[in-house]
Amino acid sequence: MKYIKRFAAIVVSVALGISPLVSVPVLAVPPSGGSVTIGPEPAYTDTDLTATLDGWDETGAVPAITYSYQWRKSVDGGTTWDTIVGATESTLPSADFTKVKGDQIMVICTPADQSGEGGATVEGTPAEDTITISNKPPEGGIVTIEPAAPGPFYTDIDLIATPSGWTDADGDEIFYEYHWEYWDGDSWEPIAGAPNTDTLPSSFFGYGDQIRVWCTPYDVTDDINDYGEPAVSNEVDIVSYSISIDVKPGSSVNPINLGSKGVIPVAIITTGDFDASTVDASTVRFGPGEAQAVHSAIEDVDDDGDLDMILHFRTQDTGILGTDTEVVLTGETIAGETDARHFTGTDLIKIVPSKVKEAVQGNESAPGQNKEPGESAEGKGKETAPGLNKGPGESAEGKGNESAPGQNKEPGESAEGKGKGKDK
Ligand SMILES: [Ca+2]
Ligand SMILES: [Ca+2]
Ligand SMILES: [Ca+2]
Repeated sequence: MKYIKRFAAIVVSVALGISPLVSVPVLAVPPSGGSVTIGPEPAYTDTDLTATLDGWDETGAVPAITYSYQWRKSVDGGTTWDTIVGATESTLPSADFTKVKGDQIMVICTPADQSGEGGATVEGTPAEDTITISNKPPEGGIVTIEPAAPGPFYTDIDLIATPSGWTDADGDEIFYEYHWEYWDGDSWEPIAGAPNTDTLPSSFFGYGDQIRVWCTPYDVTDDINDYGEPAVSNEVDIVSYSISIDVKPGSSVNPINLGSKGVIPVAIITTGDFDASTVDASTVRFGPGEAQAVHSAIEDVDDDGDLDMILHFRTQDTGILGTDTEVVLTGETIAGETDARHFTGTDLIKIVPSKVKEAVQGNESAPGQNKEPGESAEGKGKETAPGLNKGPGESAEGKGNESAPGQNKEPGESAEGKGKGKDK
């Protein structure tokens, strides 16, 4: 009725030559042209959804536009929609309805103002948006490296990565990928060829290495892997196995005469945990000069009924200094079904004077340089132990790091060690 009256007034005004725009209010129209968007994106089953408006022209709205909402859900890819009862706000808390990944959620937003006759509410053109509930990859867990067998991280024990605490909001089965790394002295680098599994065979690392692993969880939806945030493990140091040695069996003092042109006998003792007969004598090094044995044999050195190993080292090869009070022996076991085990033994020594003490002391700053070929090659039983006296160059390579644990991570060396002789 009012509309008709206004229309009549306009007609009259026009007929009278009076501008109708001066005194007649502009007709409001129902709001239109805006949009609504559901966020955040992506949305998971535990995401609270919000409808955000944009683009609505409120110019001339009488008074302001109001918006009403209705949320819906489709479980069949949008073919049919069910109204979510009570979901009529701009926000939709995830707890207010059930859903699984793949479900689609729609919001219909209807604008309205009071531009109708007598201030009646007039609805504008609704806008709508839909969002699909995304798969949420596994999250929230950790990974820990443990040795595959009891004990610390020895060179012959595989490493096992154990993930724990991972959950999947959708109840999906959780899978894991593993990326093994070693510290090269400057940065963590991938271990070339390491399997993408929870087990790192001992052939991929050696004594002195530092290892860690990244564990990336994932689930599978429609044959597609969906990866979560990876976790990095603890960093583990590959250590040497501690063994019992006896310098100069039969002597508790272990006197060392640096002027001697003779040999030092050293026993590797078999204990409940270590069988000296498994030692690869060619790998054994003694003293700071990393002397190689000129002779080795298996015998019961300590007379306790089990077989030990006795080795002899030329005093002049040992690099022992006049100030030393102990000496270290290193080596590896024979590699068999498992990798070789690196071991270290230490015994006390007592440097004793000799007739050529002064001359020897003059050599102390340069151990190992006082080997006159004729001397060392002569009459030390070398012929009885073929293969034990490898050249210095050979021994330095790959073994030179043993006396300085942790310092052998030069990039080239370490990388070489990973691939060289390790991949059986
Ligand atoms: Ca999932
Ligand atoms: Ca002794
Ligand atoms: Ca014994």
